[in-house]
Amino acid sequence: MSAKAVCVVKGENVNGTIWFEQTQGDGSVKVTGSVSGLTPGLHGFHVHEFGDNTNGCISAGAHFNPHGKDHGGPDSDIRHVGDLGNINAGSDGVGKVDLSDKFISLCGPMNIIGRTLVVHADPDDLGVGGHELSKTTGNAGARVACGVIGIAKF
Ligand SMILES: [Cu+2]
Ligand SMILES: [Zn+2]
Repeated sequence: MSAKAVCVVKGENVNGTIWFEQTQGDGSVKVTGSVSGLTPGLHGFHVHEFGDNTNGCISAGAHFNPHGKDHGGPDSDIRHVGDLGNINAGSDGVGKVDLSDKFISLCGPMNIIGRTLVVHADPDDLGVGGHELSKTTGNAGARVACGVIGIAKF
């Protein structure tokens, strides 16, 4: 069984499309796509708990964290399931995404479908910045774009 999901992220100046593909039910998820309209540099990139955008990206709640862990980088064992690290935007404001993640899933208890993908104004410090928010949000600042992750057609 394989599964595919898609998320259109939108904000005032930022927008993009991100694809998720899982070729085996328990396998890692390939995440690809791009986001434009960003300031150059790193921008926190997370799956947040709720697929609720009734009050914009704020209603999406905190990072998707079913295990009650501290915030961390995507390559850390201690991280939220939703912690996908950063998008790195070039001088043209476009950030390309091409990663594979073994924490998120498109089925089962780690399923991210129906939750919100958020792009932030500032870099995610991956939990090691020493800021009071490092262990909860990576101190990634405002939510500049978001969208609900949905089931995609093959
Ligand atoms: Cu976030
Ligand atoms: Zn987190």
